[in-house]
Parts: sequence; C-alpha cells; structure tokens
Amino acid sequence: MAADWHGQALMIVPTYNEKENIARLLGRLRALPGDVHVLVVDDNSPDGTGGLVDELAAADAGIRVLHRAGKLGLGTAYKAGFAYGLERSYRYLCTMDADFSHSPESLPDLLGKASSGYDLVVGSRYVPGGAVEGWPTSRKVLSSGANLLAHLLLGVTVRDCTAGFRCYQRQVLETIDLDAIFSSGYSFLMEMAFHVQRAGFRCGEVPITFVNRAEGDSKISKTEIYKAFYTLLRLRTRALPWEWVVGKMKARKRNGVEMGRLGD
Ligand SMILES: Nc1nc2c(ncn2[C@@H]2O[C@H](COP(=O)(O)OP(=O)(O)O)[C@@H](O)[C@H]2O)c(=O)[nH]1
Ligand SMILES: [Mg+2]
Repeated sequence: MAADWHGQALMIVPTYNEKENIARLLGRLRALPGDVHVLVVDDNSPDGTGGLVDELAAADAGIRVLHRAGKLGLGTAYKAGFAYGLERSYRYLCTMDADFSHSPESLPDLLGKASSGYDLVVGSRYVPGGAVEGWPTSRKVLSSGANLLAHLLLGVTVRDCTAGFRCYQRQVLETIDLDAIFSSGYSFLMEMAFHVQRAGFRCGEVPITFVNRAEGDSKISKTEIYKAFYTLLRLRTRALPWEWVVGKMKARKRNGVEMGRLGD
C-alpha cells in the first residue's frame, strides 16, 4: 500500500559548488518510492552545478532548479525553496545537504514519521541510534556545544537542532513568519527549530548516521560559527543588543513626551 506521503513531498537541496555530488544525489532521490520531487536552489555556483542540474531537469519533470544571482546564504536558500513549495501543492517540504552527509535512503523514515503526526521531523545525530562519521573532534565539539546551548539557553527540545536534514509539514511553514527569521546562513536551522517549537508544533527526530562529505568542501565559515552563537544570544534576549538600546531610547522619548504632556 502506498504511504500517505507518496506524491506529496518536495526535497529542497541548496547547492554551492556541488558538481561532484549533485547528479548522483538527484539519481538516488528520484529512485526513492513515492515520486519525491526535488528543487535545487543554486547560488550561481562557479563550478557549474546550476547548469548541470538544468540538463538533468530537462530530462525529468520531477527535478527543478532555482537559480539565484550569487552566494546569498543557506537560510535564504531554504526560504526561497519553501516559497516555491508552498506556491505548489506539496504537503511535506524537506531539506537536506547535497554532499551525502544525509543519506537519501533515510528520507522515507522522516516522511513516515511526519505523516504519523509530527509537524517537524529532524534526521538526528544525537538521539539513540544516531551517529557521526568522519568529523574531526573540533567539528563534533562545535556541533554538540551549539546544541547544548540551544537546549540550555532556549529550551529547544530537538536534540539535533543544527541538522539540515528535515521534513516540515506545510502548515508549519504557512504559520511561521519566515520573513521574521533573522538568520540568513547556517543559524537559520537553529532559529527555525526554536520558532517551530515555540509555535506549539510537534517536533520529532529519527536517528541517522551523518557521514562527513567525501567530495567537495564544506562551506561553513568561521563567520557562520560566530553568527550561530550570536543567534543563540539574540533569541535568548529576544532582541539584538542594539535593538534593546534603541527600544530603551524610544521608551524614554515616549515617557518624556507623556511627562511633558502631563506638565502642560
Ligand atoms: N544555495 C546555497 N547553498 C549553500 C550555501 N552555503 C552552503 N550551501 C549548501 O548547503 C549545504 C550545506 O553546506 P555544507 O558545506 O555541506 O555544510 P556542512 O555540512 O555544515 O559542512 C550544501 O548542500 C551546500 O552546497 C549558500 O550560500 N547558498
Ligand atoms: Mg554538509
């Protein structure tokens, strides 16, 4: 019997220089049961990833590509993909990396859990049965540290809230104000997990084995790491430090005006 997600899922794959991976990834995604459609969001990759996907899309209506002018960040790539999926009738909007760190064959597990009543399902390294292979210790510490802080500072219950292997039910993305998500890069993932939980949606995880990429280079930079910690702080205080200062100044001005009026 066909699972109830069959024919209703879109996989969004952001790419920046993934020429060595993308054709094989698309092949494996399109070989899955349930006719999962794939949208590649390419930021004008200098290695020609976008052009390669154009060729594959010409031969398969289940593959589409969104070309953006330049490297605009992972978070905004997800947002562009969500907008595409929401304009169409997809019920499940999924995301994954292009580099095989996320196994395409685990996707039916995520979709199965989502269709059993979870609004957001994360392919997780940090639940029993999950694992990380091939990462240096520094990267492991960073990832665990970010997750621990998200848990302690923000109360995020998803154990792997920095993971990009996800399945959202469409109502989540219709409800969350995506324009209000501040992060444009990797921190987007943490910020989304926070907002989805806060909006009262049911979040679940399925264990995956995350395998470090064999081809191409990671695009995460030191700046993205600083931004992640900044995002934690920002969400904790509910405002950027300068937003807080501006807010105080505005409040003082308002009070001043009111006191002035009282004195009239
Ligand atoms: N469109 C787009 N994709 C990006 C950008 N930065 C990273 N990616 C893609 O996002 C995914 C995750 O990036 P990756 O380098 O694998 O990060 P890591 O797994 O954290 O080391 C990959 O598919 C990248 O090609 C970006 O600025 N724009
Ligand atoms: Mg990766």
